[in-house]
Order: sequence, then C-alpha cells, then structure tokens
Amino acid sequence: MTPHDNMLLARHALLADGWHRNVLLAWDANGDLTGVEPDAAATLAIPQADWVLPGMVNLHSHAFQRALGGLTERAGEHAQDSFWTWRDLMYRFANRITPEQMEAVAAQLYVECLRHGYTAVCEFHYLQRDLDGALYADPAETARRIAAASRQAGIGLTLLPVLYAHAGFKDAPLKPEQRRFCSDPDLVLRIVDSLADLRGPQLEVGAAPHSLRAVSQAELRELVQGMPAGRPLHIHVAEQELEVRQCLDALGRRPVEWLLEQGVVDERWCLVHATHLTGTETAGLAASGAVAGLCPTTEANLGDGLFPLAPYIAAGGRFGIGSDSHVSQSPVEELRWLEYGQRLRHQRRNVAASEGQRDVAAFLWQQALLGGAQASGRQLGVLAAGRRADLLVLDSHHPNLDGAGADHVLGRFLFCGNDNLVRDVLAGGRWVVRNGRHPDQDAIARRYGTALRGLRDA
Ligand code: NGQ
Ligand code: ZN
Repeated sequence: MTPHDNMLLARHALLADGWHRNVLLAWDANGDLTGVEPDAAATLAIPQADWVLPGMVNLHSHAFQRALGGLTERAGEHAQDSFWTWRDLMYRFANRITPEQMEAVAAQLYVECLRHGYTAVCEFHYLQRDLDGALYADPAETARRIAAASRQAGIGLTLLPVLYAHAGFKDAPLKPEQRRFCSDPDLVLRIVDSLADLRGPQLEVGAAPHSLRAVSQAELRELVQGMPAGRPLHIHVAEQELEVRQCLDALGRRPVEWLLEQGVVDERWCLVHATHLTGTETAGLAASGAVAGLCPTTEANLGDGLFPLAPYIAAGGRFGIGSDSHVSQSPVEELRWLEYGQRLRHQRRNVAASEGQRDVAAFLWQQALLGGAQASGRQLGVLAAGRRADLLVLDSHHPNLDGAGADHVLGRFLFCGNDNLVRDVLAGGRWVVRNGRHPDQDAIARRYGTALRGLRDA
C-alpha cells in the first residue's frame, strides 16, 4: 500500500447538502471514512477524480433470479400472462438451482451491481432448503453462499433470511413447489443467530417475513419479537391487486392498512413494493418512518402497477430502490423508470422533486441513498466521517459529462443515454471497479456460465 492509497481528492463530491469542491476523502483499513474535508488544497501525491458521489444501495434482491433474466418474455398460449404465471416459471427454476450455482449467480450479479454503481445490497433470501425440501446440514448453508458471493464481489450486504410458512392467506399450507422456502419463526431466528459470526462492517443480518400471504399474524409477531433490537426487517406488501383483494377477504383490511395497525412498523422496516395504496395508507406509511422499497423495473416487468410517488413525497415518505428480479442491474435505470412511470401516469414532467430540491436527478439519488441506507441497517449512504467508504467516480471524459457543471451532472447521469458512466467504484474502502472493470469479473463470469449451463441441462 502506498501512503495515499486510502485517500482521494474529489474536485466535486456530492455531500449530504449538495456538491462541494476539492473534497479530500480519507478512509481507514476497516473501510470507514475518516475524513471528508471540502476546499482542501491539492497535493500532487493524492489521486484525484472529477465527479464523486456516494454509491447506491440496492435494497431488494433475490440474487438467484438473475439467471432467469430474459427467459420469461414469451406470451403463453392459454391464460393471459401475469405476475402469477411468471411466478410459476420462477418456482420451476428455483427448484433446480443448487447452493454452488446460487453462489456463482449471486457473485455475477453483485459484480454487475458494483459496475453500475450499487455498493451495497439487501438480499431477501428465501431459498433456504435443499431440492427435496429437507434442511441442509447447516440450515444457513444457502445464506452463507450469498455471503460468500458478496465477499468475492466486494459488495456490502444486508442478509435477510426469510420467513415463508404459507401459500396464501388463511394459513393455506405450502404447495410442493414452495418446499425450498419452508420456514417458521424459530428456524429463521436460529438462522439469524447462527449468522452472527458474519456480522461486521460489510455485512449486517436482518430478517424478512415474506409477505402477508406467507406469514400469519402470530408468526409475524413471533419473528419480530425474537429479533435482536435494531435489525432491519423487510416484507413484500401490496404488490398485486389480487393480493389486496385476498387480504381484504381474509383480514378485513388492505395489506398496508393491516400491517400499520399491528403497531410494529417503524424505522427498522422496509415495505417492498407497497404499490397499491389508498391516500390514508400512503400518509400512514410516510408517517411510520419506514422505507418504501421501490423496484421500478421489476414492477414494470411483472405488471404490478405504479406506486403513488407524488403524494408519498408530499407526505415526507422515505423510499429507496431495489432491482428485485434483476431484469436490470443499474440504479440509473431504476431511478429513471421510477420518474418516467409517474410522468406517464400523470402526463406531467419532473414529478420526483420537493420545495427544497427541484433537481429531479439529485432528489432521486439523494433520497434513494437515505432510504436505502436506512433499510440496509448499515452506516452508509452519505460521504461523511464514520460512514462506509462507498463511492463512485463518474467518467468525466464521456461525451455526456463533458463540460458538465454541478447543476447538471446528475441529470446527465440519470436521464441521458445508456452508456455506463460509472468508471471507478470504491466499496468498503476497496477499489472494486477500476476503469469499468472488476478485477475478478472474468473468473466470476466463467463460473456463472458454468452454473447456467448446469441449470439448462438439469
Ligand atoms: C419473490 N417476487 O419472492 O421472489 C416474489 C414472488 C411471491 C416479487 N414479489 C413470489 N416480485 O410474491 O409470492
Ligand atoms: Zn421481492
């Protein structure tokens, strides 16, 4: 290590209150920022960069689904395709993948995420049992595979073992094709406990009741009460209208309405999708302090619907982004489509903004950072001393950024073209992408290719 390997002078860096000039960034061997000083003097020996911003958090991932990307885009011959017909195909795939293949697929995904500007991911991990539905000798076997993949890639991880106990409301028993997901609160809490050795600056462990479809009221309570204090809790909710109708029928309330009434939802929580909300639910979710986990490309791909972003922002609601099924691995695409969905819906422009922040790209990036950081349960999302050293250097020589001023650089980054403008990525104080390349991307891609061929022939 040369003396200045843990420093960077950013000619422009995006801090919590906007762009600052000549920001000297320093971090320690643990991967935490130790100094963030604007208006520093340039020293020749310190590496410099033009545009530096905090790395994005991907707050919702099912890593194994990366291997299904592009394979479910053919219209069925009988029923109209929907979220539910996609889910059948996804289940078939989920019932073939081995732990080795899961690790290879996740490593590939995480490298792609890093290369596009995500420096942390929350893994909503429900494929926990063997192909025949038995527990692995170590019940945390597949969770450890995900953690191993995150280490190979160098991405920060929030690992969320999932409670999945029913096929639907009214305690419907699991279907045979859901045998690999089967868990109860006790098992999830045991897995969480057994993963304690993995916790550290780059890895946190939370838990996730899968959805109100998959978890009863008593099971939800038992899991929440059994979790160590302060750990993140994520849940899928109100993604499809059928789910809302079934919830009304079974529980007499809409999903988010019911969940808020339980009196447990607070800042530890991330409500993933939360697509179908009444005005009262929108205000209630915003007031709870929880994060809405929005996954625009997957929600579009699966035909979910559009989140009521404008009233949610007006109510001060917190949100972040996730790539969920991984039809995209780019935060640019998620944020762009989050905004575009709203423009198409309302026939307006520049929806995601506030009184204090009228620059849509800056609003989206900063808000998704805050929400993502909160949902991750880790110290990140802001370039400030004590937070993780997770940052991106944009390619200032690309024509889209050439001559850009601070007032337009994020607009150009999010709303112009499809080249990847992320040039270098530092995650947890390590340069994991340099000049667009991850040092192990070829070996990881080879293992991914082997896994895919194995899955195809299985
Ligand atoms: C999942 N995906 O857990 O992978 C779900 C499908 C379900 C999304 N919700 C399974 N996008 O919801 O039952
Ligand atoms: Zn999901």
